Amino acid sequence: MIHPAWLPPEAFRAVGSRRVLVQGTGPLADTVRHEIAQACARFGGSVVPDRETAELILSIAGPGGEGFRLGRRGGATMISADGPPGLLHGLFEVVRRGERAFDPALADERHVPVLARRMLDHWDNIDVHPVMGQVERGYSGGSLFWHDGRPRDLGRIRDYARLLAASGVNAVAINNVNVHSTETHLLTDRLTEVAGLASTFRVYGIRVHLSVNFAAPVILGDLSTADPADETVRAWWKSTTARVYEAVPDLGGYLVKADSEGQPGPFTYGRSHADGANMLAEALEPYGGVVHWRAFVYNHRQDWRDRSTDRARAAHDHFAGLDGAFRDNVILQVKHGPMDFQAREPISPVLLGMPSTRLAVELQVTGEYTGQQRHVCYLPPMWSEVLRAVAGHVSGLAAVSNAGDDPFWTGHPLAQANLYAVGRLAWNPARDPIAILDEWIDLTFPGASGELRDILHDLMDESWQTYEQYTAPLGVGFMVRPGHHYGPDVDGYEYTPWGTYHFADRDGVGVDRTVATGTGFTAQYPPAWADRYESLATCPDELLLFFHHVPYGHVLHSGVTVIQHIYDTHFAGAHRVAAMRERWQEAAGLVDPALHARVTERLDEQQRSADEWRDQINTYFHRKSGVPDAHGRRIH
Ligand code: GCV
Repeated sequence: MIHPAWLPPEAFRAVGSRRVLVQGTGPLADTVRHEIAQACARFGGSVVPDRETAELILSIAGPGGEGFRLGRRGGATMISADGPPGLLHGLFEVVRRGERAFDPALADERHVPVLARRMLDHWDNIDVHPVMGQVERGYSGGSLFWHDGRPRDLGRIRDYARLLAASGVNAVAINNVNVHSTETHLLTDRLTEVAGLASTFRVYGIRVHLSVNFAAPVILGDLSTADPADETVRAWWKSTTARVYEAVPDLGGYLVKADSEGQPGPFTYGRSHADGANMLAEALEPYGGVVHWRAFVYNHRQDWRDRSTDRARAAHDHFAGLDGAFRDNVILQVKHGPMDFQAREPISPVLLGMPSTRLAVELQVTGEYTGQQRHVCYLPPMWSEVLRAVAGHVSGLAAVSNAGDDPFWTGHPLAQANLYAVGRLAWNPARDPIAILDEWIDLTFPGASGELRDILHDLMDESWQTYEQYTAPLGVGFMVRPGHHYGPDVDGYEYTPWGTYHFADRDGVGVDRTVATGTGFTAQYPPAWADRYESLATCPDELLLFFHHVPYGHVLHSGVTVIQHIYDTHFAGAHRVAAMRERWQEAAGLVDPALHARVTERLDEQQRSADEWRDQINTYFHRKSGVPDAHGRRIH
């Protein structure tokens, strides 16, 4: 049994019990008709041929676009769409509202997505990678797209496309940005697999993008170089791309991780990232395709003894000077923080500092550093902060998907809410993330009692902050076990080449990234931001150790010392998990028993892990600093 996530049949009751008219032609209008017909067959409504008797009218009023108007006309609820995709989004808006969509007092509203491209990136491999498994950083089983080296049955993928469309997503990159040898062939001799997926996603208004290997001309055996300045290489990409578009005429474009963590790129040939990206952009341009070029470029072979090299600086150092040098169909895809999806990071300065470049912000739904879907960690409050900070600077969002072939889609059933919310926030970043959680609850648990709703809010609303409390403190990051990145290991990365250090010694902790005495990273921000982070007087507590190395006795704005804050938050975080675990027991009987059991099992692990984090972090800093806990609690 596959869990229906946020589209159980019951979610369509209000629509399916009405007389519905769908006006419009084409594949997306057919999808809407099909949805309506199914809902009506289940709930007793009917598809009607004219306006007279219709209670719900969905029509296409414009030539294209995803927006729509919602309102009441002559006793009917009306969706008037800008184009075929708007019809689909309008339908799902009515579904979300349920009976409220048919309130005679419904006011007129216009809905238009704020971010044009709302993309999920899958880090799926065709093969099972010996270290990373089939889905890199995947915590929900195997790939949704491939099994045993072959494409999967498209039925479940269609269900996935439907779920994504209902959340507002309109693009999917189907394969890992680390493009290994088998997957490099998706670009050429395995194109039919891409075409199969594209036709399934297309029905729900979602375009497929492909991660490509920058060295494909060499790896596929055709050329001896992948140099973007070489005419034969440029011609190779053009002819290869022409064949791609013969097979998939509406492919969204390519996604590229270059010169990063061992992936090939233009640096090999002494060329810039603009040279590399523009070559692919030129090949895609005739077909309306785009290149998502990732800014996650840094030296992963750093010498830990060298305190002047700062990984946080890398993306800005590499890319800011290229502002304005990219072709129009290049989108620079930038991780939201300067490091790598930690539970707390400042905004990447690249997102604030490239006004002449199209930018997309990259988020990670899969939670590599936020509990890996074994912990409850509702991330939208974090994403909401990010999206508010970069409003007006970015035109797109790309998020690393957390879905796999797990019966609950996301391993942890409550992690479905993250997948749902990322699409909803991309559509409208101003939405309150807790209101989105309510929407998810309404859809996923139709008719949820007030009690169940309260339990879910108790578990989820502040789960990101709780996770932050019992893990790495005050923005320092990366105190995880190397490799798989789960669980605590304070010094796991301290003496490694990865550039992820905390510099704790007997006197203090944190990374000095100031201009005055540190790596100068703060200068990468616009002046108001730079000043705020540079000064101890104004740097926010939660980012203190990201920007400053301070003594354990440094007093935070909150009034407690750094060392006491570490003890307090770690005791509090683990304690909150215990309360969450107890609270969930009250949901027995209120939700599907299999779902209840899965969440119970995960909460048991979360408790074990939170206790482990608390004890290792507290003990480590107690031993380093020699400062006792002011409240005399047990530290080992
Ligand atoms: C796809 C982190 C992850 C890698 C991932 C990389 C990236 O470093 O640990 O697994 O690789 O980010 O975003 O490219």
